[in-house]
Amino acid sequence: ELFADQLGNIENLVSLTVGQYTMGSLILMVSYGAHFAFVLYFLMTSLQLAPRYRIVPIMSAIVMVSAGLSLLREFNAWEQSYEFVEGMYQPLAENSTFTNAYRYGNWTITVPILLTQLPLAFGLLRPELHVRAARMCIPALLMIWTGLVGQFGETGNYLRLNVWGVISTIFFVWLIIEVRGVISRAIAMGPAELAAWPKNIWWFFLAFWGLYPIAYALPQLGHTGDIVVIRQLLYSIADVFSKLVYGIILSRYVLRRSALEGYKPAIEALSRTPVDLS
Ligand code: RET
Repeated sequence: ELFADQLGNIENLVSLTVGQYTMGSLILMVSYGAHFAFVLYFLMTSLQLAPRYRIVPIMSAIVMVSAGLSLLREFNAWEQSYEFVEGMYQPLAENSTFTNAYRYGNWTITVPILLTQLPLAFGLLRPELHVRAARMCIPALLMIWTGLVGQFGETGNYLRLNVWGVISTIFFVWLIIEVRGVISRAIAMGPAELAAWPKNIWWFFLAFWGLYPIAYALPQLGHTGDIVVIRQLLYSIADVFSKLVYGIILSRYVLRRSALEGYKPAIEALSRTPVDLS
């Protein structure tokens, strides 16, 4: 006999209407589709950049593949764990459970890459680059793994969810301080023409990384189909902006830096060369 508090995630407790179930599928499908589509965009973008900055969009392409696969997996789990019975989609279909825990596994890969892109795009040099990257990745991983432990506590009495949530948030605050340190270095030593970029990236980072703890805490508002769907929507918005749009912004920034540093992409050089037809 199963007890509610053994089911970990609220997706396994609530029945969904056809509309809610379809919205959940749609949100996950659009998310993985967007991530896969942008692999090519980032690889092509790298061709326009000065060699030292090419790694930045290449890292975005890696994040797109990794996150896309993880979201495809969530999509498949969603489709498998509900069964249409008597007008509603019922959880625990064929004895399979749904979980958001795999997302946390994926963040273990993508979050250190996303953070390391920052000092690379801002042109920090070794050894400072390595030190700054490590100082961001350590609190980030501790934040993710403590959150992973806590997120299994959605269906019990929330003690587990909240205790680990607070511990994870302490690491998040530590991470935010380290990211601010990197942004400040970028403002101080980056080209004056582009000083607005690190400042805007800072607000962008706070706004969209801040959505993840909201999604984590959401089950406390109620175990309903709407909360289940709204949470997938929040995760998706956070994913698309903190990885995909973030990657576009960093790519445009390093494109400008490449130009300021005198780099001309081969394609542009070619198109400005008069063609001799004689
Ligand atoms: C958790 C647990 C509750 C407290 C906090 C959290 C923060 C999570 C964050 C995740 C960012 C993920 C990204 C993924 C990209 O692939 C772990 C939900 C503060 C900030 C950017």
